[in-house]
Amino acid sequence: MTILAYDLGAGSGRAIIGRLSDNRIVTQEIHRFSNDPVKVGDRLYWDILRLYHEIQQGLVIAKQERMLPESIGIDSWAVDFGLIGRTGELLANPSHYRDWHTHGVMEQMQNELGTEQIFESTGIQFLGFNTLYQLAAMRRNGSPVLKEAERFLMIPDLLRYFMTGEMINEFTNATTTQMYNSRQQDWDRKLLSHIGIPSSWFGRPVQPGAPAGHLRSSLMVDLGLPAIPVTAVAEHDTASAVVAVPALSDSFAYLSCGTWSLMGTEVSEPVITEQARELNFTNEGGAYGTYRLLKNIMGLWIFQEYKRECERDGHHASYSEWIQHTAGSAPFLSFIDPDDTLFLHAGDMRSRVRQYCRQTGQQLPDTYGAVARCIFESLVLKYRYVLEQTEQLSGKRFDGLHMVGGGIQNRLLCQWTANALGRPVWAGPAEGSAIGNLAVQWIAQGTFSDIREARAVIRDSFPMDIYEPQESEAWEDAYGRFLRLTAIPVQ
Ligand code: ADP
Ligand code: LRH
Repeated sequence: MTILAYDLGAGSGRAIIGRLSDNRIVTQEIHRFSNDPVKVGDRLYWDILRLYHEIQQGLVIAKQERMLPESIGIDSWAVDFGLIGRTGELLANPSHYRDWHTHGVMEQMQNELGTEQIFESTGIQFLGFNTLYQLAAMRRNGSPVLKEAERFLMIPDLLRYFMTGEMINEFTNATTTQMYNSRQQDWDRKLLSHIGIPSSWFGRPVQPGAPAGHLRSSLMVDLGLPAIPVTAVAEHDTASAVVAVPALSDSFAYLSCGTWSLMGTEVSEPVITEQARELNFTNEGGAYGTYRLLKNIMGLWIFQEYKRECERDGHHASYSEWIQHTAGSAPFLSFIDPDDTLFLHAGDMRSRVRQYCRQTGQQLPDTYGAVARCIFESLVLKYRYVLEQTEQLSGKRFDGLHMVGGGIQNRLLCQWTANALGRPVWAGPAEGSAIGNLAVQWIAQGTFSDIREARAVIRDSFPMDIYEPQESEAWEDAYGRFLRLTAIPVQ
């Protein structure tokens, strides 16, 4: 059975065809495109119609290559959304979660409602860009769109709606809004009413694997396609990535490594405790009754943004050249806390890294390699910090770490992760989200009986690179320094 997965990350999107041959998954990337946010004045938006255009291009290519799928699923980054008006049209361009319009909103709501109350209802970590605060920011700024809106759709819901004409909210992504009450298994009416948003905008979320319509007739006519069914997969990309972790046991630690680094473990019930709130962990909804007890780590974003800036200034280097610069530069000179809000928004990462180092009394990295080294070393040391917190919260002990996502193509990063953790890293597959997306569709079709079988087939189908820890003493020492330095408050 041929299946099509669209996986849209904050950096790029891809269309991947999946097939099964001898009980092995065979994937073929038929289309890849960059996902370029657009700034207009001070506002930052997603180019949603371009993304939909690229989705259509994927279908055109699938047809040309004679790989027409029997089911289609879309996953994407979380928290962002579109609002639909009375006539069924998208009312405004979806904002990018890195837009500044949410500035100060989360803190205000925490004061009004209490951090405990919001966490108690949702179990979701406090990130200033969560959908709850985006909608509250629109309300605070008097957005006229709120008066006209009748339906709320997350990004994959919205693209699926463009494709099928059906408005359906999907569960895994709904939980990331911090407006979904996992105990009541419904949107949290109290939180919605606090920000003046009607609950009628929201449909009761469907679970991953639910049928979600088929290609609408205008699209079928335009592209000369049959009525291909569309499936609601685990539409939050991180939920899909975790479906694809090729773990043999139910108790494993994962790191979904792309623009963001999402580290945690799978649990069967949300962990809504004082400790989880204090450590700012989240309980995002997963596929098949699971939750992801995890924490967002700023991830490769800082490097991605630094690389982009260097390119703008005329320094063009491939990933492998960057990795060479990094490896060739002196170890453990200075560290940043990648999760400092200094690094959240787009902009000049070199001067922010240096600013952080200056304010914490460290040597200022100067060369390309030194800046990149500071970013990567700090990132993997943060991985150790969060892995240890995951163990404290879950009461589990992990023998190693599964890494999936585009970041595993950076072999230096994987090796340093193993070194920092003092435990092995099992890396693969790189296209975790797309493969998890395919897996949910095959389970929905009855091709795999459940997620265990899907994970076993994924394990047999994709090579897994194993990184054993090295240089433990030097990394242990670096971790101690990292902890001391990142405890210093930075303005
Ligand atoms: P997202 O889905 O969030 O857009 P990906 O999973 O595609 O992210 O991962 C993108 C990251 O992977 C980039 O930021 C980059 O650091 C890393 N990456 C991508 N390709 C390579 C490569 N060839 N070598 C090393 N790192 C890479
Ligand atoms: C990763 C991701 C992550 C969210 C962020 C907005 O792509 O979905 O899980 O926190 O984007």
